Amino acid sequence: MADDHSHSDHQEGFWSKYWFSTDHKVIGIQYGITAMLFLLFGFGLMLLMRWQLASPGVEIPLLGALTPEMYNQFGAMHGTIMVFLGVVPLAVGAFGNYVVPLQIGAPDMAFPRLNMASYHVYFWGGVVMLASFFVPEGAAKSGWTSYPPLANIETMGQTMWLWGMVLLITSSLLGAVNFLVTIIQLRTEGMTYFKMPFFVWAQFVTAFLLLLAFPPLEAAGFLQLADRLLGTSFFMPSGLVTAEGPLEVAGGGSPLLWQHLFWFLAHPEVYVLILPAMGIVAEVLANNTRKPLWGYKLMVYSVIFLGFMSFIVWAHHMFITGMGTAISAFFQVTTMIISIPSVVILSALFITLFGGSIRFNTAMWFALGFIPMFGIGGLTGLPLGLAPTDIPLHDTYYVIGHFHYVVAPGTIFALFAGIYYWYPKVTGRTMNETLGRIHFWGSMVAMNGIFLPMLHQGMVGMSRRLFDGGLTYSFTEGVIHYNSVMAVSAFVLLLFQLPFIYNFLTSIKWGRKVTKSNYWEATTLEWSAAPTPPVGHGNFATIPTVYHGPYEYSVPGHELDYCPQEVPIQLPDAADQTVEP
Ligand code: HEM
Ligand SMILES: [Cu+2]
Repeated sequence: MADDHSHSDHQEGFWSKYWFSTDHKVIGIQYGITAMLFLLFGFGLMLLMRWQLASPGVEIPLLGALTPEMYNQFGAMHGTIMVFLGVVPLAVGAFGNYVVPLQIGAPDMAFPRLNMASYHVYFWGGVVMLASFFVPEGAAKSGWTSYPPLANIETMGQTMWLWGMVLLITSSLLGAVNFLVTIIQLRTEGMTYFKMPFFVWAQFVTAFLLLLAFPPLEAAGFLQLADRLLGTSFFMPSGLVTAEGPLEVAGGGSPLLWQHLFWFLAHPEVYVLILPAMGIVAEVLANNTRKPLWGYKLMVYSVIFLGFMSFIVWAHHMFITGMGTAISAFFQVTTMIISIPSVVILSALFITLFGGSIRFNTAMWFALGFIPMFGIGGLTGLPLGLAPTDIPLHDTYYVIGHFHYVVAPGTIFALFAGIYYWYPKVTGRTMNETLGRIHFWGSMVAMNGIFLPMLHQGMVGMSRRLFDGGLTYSFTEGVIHYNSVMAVSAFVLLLFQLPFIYNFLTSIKWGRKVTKSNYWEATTLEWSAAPTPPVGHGNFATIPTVYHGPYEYSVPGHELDYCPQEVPIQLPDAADQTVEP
């Protein structure tokens, strides 16, 4: 495959090198930095909410007392920002963009200019979302789910939310096309599908989910915009009355239609949040146990099956909408089935640990932390998949606790593992391990201090999205004190991000220089074949050829405990082996 990307003869200006770059590595870094800033902002919104829930009405420095409208804005935007501007762009836009072409031996993504465009559309989608805080009456405040009829009659912030979503969805669709064509077309010689690292498989299935699940929500976004701006009634029935009196709408529409279109996306979306995370954990575990990933093929079949199943479970978010028993039974069965491949993948990751000579570096601690945290997230999801148990738990803090175990100590820990693992690749320097461990252990304790009590509050029936933290309800008496525990834990979690932020920013210049290109002695191409850091277009001095699977660690009889994919495995001939008499 000829390398037609080398531009070594001319100096690139700042803008073309860093802002209008078409190099997948630079675009990956752009996504990474932008997404991490959004995660910090989304986290900040949540800290203000936790302050309010722990001490309702107490003034917040610089902000004053939170009003119910502000609380609803922060809740809706926290959810939207964490999912669509934080985790997905980091997991797919940053890690996917930077690592996938290197791991399959490709010089770049299939469509470099499209790749640049997908980042810019994402960026402006983020600007529109942030700008919505400054329009009259502020940002969207109908939850990240934006259910009509409330969302249809909401203030201007909701329109901004819809335009922002249209941009973010478009960016993801452009990215998904790029990933699919790159993985199908640009694999280097010998890189057959079952020689691809599991991380690439996870990104491959994720791209399919994005490509097939997002268009219905983009269409729904335009329909809700039409309802808000053009007087249509796709989601509005007639006869609605608000505080200001009866609503003058054409009618004939259905709010449930929005719920179906929203969850048709949002359920596959939660797998878009977790699959790249599983991919990262698989890479870090295999490398640090010095063992092949247990059940690699089984994991690949599971992630494909999971991808399919994720399209036929969405209505388990709608058991209380009055659906018939037959359709409810269908979605209960599919939801139980979809838990099987998740359990298979998690078990395979866990079994990989056995018999390994484990290296406990920070990347590994975060990968290890992912396993039980995602485990709790998965197990607490089972009662929500069955209508009889879901109905009492619906819209309570049990649901908030459940999905945060998956997306916060689950996905976020995996993303941290990825940052500590690939930081030396990107920068040529390592992050400080001591600060890394302080970051891990502090975050592990604080995350559980936040989300564990939520499960209990929810089982007592405490609703989510309550501005006063449940004060008005007598049945919360026994669990309302958790609000302070959670607020303190949330601020402790912030505290333990400081060593990470300091470590991340200072190690770029003062971190220990990596002494060899394959710093972790890994088997996959991004470490074994690409220079560290890989600079400029093209990635590889010589295009690698792949001879064996991705995780050939500790091959019996092999000199080293790792066999890079582009090096044929040579075992000493039996004849050479002197057999002791
Ligand atoms: C790491 C720290 C995080 C904490 C402490 C946290 C805390 C919270 C809390 C307390 C709520 C409920 C607010 C309420 O109902 O009144 C909430 C809602 C939500 N969070 Fe988080 N969250 C965190 C991270 C995340 C992440 C990483 C994601 C997604 C990737 C996320 C997505 C959501 C969503 C979608 C909602 C629902 C918003 C709504 O009600 O519309 N959160 N979060
Ligand atoms: Cu779901």
